[in-house]
Amino acid sequence: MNGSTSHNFLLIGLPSTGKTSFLAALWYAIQQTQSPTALVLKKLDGDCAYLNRIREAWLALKSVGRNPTDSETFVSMWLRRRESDEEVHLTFPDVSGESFKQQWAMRQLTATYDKCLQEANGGILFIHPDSMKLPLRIQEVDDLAAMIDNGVAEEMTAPSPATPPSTPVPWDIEKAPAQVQLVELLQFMMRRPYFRPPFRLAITVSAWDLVTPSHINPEDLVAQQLPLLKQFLSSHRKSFEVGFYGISAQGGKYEGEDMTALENKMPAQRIEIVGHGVQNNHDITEPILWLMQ
Ligand SMILES: Nc1nc2c(ncn2[C@@H]2O[C@H](COP(=O)(O)OP(=O)(O)OP(=O)(O)O)[C@@H](O)[C@H]2O)c(=O)[nH]1
Ligand SMILES: [Mg+2]
Repeated sequence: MNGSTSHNFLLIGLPSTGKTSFLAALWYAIQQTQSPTALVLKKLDGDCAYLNRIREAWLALKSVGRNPTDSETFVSMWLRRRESDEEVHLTFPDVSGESFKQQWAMRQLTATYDKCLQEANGGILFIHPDSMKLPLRIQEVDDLAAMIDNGVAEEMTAPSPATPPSTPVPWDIEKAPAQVQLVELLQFMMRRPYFRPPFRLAITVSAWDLVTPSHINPEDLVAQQLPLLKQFLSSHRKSFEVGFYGISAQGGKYEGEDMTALENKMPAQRIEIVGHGVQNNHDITEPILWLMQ
């Protein structure tokens, strides 16, 4: 069946969470033939200079570079479903992670991002494994308090005469845990008057190559490391319909042994993806296909 649909998807994520690397790998994957993807490039749409630049960096195993604060680069592409020939027009704003951080810290949206939000019919939320800090549990705090009461902690942590007393670090809103910031970003979305639930979100742990040795799936990893985010999503099922993914857009680190292994692989085979209904572990278009359904 031939037909044409249009989708606007958001790429949401704090700084350095892999948004641009995903786009770079996607732009390469849909144009190559060595490793088939469910969605393929149908025709070019507008200025592809930005997409071509990040793809060249990705191909050369180089960093795609950080997006400057307040920069909103819009990319769009005409794709085709390999199996049905249905045409799909996709647009993504590649917003800097600093802008998302500012949303949390200043509680303000830029007018352009607000417009993107209004037009969006799905999104990919990126989380980098390095940003997953385990929260301190109440039981652990209680245990610590009990140790202090017993004078044990004082004994254990008493500074040696050579150690200067540590100075208290003032509260900094920008250093709040990633999951707290992400939950608030989702709540901002829900409070917009035009929000149409359920909103599809592909919750994506990027740099999955850093997680792979632990043999855990993306949903369990999020539940374990970001319990607040997971519980928020579980209790707002009517607002957000979620699928969990682990994506390695680079395939490994651009250094050491990983780099040598990457140099010896076909570029499209560097990409690894696991999660919600994934059938082809090298097909980076799978979460997009799910968002489109
Ligand atoms: N190991 C590994 N690192 C990755 C992968 N994808 C991205 N990274 C690294 O993660 C960091 C951030 O990647 P970007 O794609 O620039 O992230 P971003 O979300 O666009 O960052 P901003 O533009 O600052 O918001 C870079 O150092 C990348 O090299 C991956 O698949 N594996
Ligand atoms: Mg970026």
